[in-house]
Amino acid sequence: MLRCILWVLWFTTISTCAEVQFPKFEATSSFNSSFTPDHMRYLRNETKSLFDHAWTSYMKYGFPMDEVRPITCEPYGPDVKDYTNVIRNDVLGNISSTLMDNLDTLVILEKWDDLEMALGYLYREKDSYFDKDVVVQVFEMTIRSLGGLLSIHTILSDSSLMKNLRFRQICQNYDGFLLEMAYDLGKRLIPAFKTTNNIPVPRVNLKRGVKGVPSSLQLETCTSGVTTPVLEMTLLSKLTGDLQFEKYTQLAFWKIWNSRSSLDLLPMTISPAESEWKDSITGIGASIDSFYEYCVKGSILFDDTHMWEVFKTSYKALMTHSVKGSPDEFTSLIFANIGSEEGLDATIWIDSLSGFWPGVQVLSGQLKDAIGTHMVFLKLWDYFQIIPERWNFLLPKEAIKSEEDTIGLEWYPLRPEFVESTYYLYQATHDPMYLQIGETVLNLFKTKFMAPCGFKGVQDVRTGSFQNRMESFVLSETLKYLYLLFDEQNEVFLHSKRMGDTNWVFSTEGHPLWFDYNTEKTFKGSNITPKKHEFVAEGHRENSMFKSFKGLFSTTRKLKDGTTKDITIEYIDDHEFVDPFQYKFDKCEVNPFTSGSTDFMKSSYYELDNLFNLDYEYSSHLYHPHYLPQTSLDNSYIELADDFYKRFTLFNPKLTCSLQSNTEKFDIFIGDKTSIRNNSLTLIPSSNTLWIHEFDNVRLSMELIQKGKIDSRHNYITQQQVETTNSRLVEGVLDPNITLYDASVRITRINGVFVKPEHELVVSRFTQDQLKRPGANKRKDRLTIYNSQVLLDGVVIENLRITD
Ligand code: DMJ
Repeated sequence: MLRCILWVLWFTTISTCAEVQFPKFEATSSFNSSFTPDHMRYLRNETKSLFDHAWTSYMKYGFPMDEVRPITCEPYGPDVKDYTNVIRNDVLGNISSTLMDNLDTLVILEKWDDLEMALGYLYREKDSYFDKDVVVQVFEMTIRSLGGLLSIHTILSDSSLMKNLRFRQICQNYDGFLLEMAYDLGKRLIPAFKTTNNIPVPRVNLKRGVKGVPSSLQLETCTSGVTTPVLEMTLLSKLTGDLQFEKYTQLAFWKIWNSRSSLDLLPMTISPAESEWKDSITGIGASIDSFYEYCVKGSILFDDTHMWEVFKTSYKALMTHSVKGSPDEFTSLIFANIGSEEGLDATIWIDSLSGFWPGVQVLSGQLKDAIGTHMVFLKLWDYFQIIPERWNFLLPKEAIKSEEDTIGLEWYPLRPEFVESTYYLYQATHDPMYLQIGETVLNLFKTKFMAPCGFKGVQDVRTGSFQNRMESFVLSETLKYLYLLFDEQNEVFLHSKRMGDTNWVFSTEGHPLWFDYNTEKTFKGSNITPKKHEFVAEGHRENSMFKSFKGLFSTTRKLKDGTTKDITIEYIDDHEFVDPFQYKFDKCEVNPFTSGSTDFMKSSYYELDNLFNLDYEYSSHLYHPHYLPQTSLDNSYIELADDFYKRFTLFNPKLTCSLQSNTEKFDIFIGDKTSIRNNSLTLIPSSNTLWIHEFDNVRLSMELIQKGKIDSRHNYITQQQVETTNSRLVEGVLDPNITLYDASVRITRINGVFVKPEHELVVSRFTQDQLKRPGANKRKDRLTIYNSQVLLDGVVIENLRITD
């Protein structure tokens, strides 16, 4: 107790005499790109100086309000005049959010004076800290403040994490009060989940509870909002022994999962009062992102196999229906927003938030997919020098009147996702290209984003204007991940061997979290008595919580035709049919680059033949805004930076590009497009045959193979190739409906499942009746059969055959 009082005094002294020293950063546009240990340490120190600038500015001009305005140096908090201003008020609870969100950052950056200062303040204020008459969003409060408190509590409860004397002293002085604060906050948030249907309302009033929130603010919530708090809340239950947090958030999680579509996809908007989905759109970005993230991280943190199954099922569904690109060929991969019921494109955009996805792909062992997905965000950065909030990549070319039409939402509040994924990819591959990306971002923070009192995000990428806002995640995530990216020598405690043996994760807000089943360390000194053994040992480890939910309730989902369908909690059974992705999660992929993994002076990035496929395919959708250099050869285009290229291709210069496909691509449907099935395919590996069980309710993605064009396998299509395919019919074009010409068609995906070059498709139970069914395209009789060969509009489908 005495020590904590000292902290209070210390805080008062330091805060009055500290003067903000604006750091002097060189406005560099060139790179060092050597990435030697010295250079890496320099980059880390530079990042730390950036953090210092933002932190000291906040403490001087923003604190104790939630944020500091980076351009005008004013404090920034909730909009007290307009409670419906949820965009602002959801994250700003008048609780010094920037401080709450960065306690663990202070440890990672070893800023001991600042940490002691912050702890002193919190200790003094703790009893009434959250007793504020403000309406906040439960999700944001959970990830930023609850997660922040749990993280710093866990860190300070284990003085063996670091040898640093100051750290050890702080740990010795720590009496567990941050867990008490987390417990207090948890109790203020959890009433949102105590609804009759187990679907939480989105907001609470920190002082007055759910009743203190106008009902107009409780109409809709999103999938992330319902399913994400499960991680922090479950941890809170484990640390405090109070089971309510885990119980209610798990109920919400599983209830939502069991309301998934027949394609194993979850929509994104829910009406808590009506207990039904408000849309049928899904994807990986805003409103659903952290659902997937926490399936993986929850499974790591709590050894939870059920969460892992949910992730695998979701991932396979996304790889089937949402992904664009060719995962097997190492192209860039875009995960589009699609209809959750039928898998068709539902929006023309992807968003900046989906930049987190490569990080989750790395964590789940899908390294090759991660590299391909990350490449998309790299390209966006190359062209726009930020990631626009939304990019209209599916806007039809003919609808683009001005290149600015390709920007769906124009801002970039210095979000962390691109840097976060870059950090994960560097950890997994050690390819210096990811450091080059980091150095580029760092230089932009030193120049473009630098503001008198922190860092300014971009308000409008089309004009280059800035916003007078610095959200807490700029420090707690963007700068933290940048700092960690440059930690080549594993000097930061998170990268130590000790932590390597711990199942720790970054929360979705960048807070390191872990829970040790076997030690009491995390409870040290707390006034709360954890009921660890009653709950943890036989409880969650065996997933008995999940089992006990089975049959507890059923829910009813309204279908589009107005009828209802009962959904009961169920186990995740194996699929009936052989799953084309069945081996996908068998093991974590190691570095998929073919060479260079051990050679630090070589970037394997240039081995990617499809490095520029996105530039080509979306040449109408990617442009350099007028205020940026218009050339790609001035080092702003990261993977073409001259110095880097010369240095990191030293022993094997190679930059080749595959031919870019220009064939016509289209989809046809057989039967009802809203009833396509997920698992109507069986892969017979011995013969590389994909068996289509029933040729009904099928979506076929096709490619027109025409001589002179380049197919999606990057091959030039010759006359001979087409003739060979058609030779099966040459004996006579007997059917007058068949008009054989210099082309064939190829099926590239069936109900979203990719057909590989080596696969032959076989269909049985294929009747003339089925053939003549009008598809969604309303054209009759498109399909005919001749000699076991299926033809589309008289053109041979080269990889489909019929068995008797
Ligand atoms: C952060 O608050 C978290 O990363 C969250 O999960 C998503 N959005 C922001 C940053 O963009």
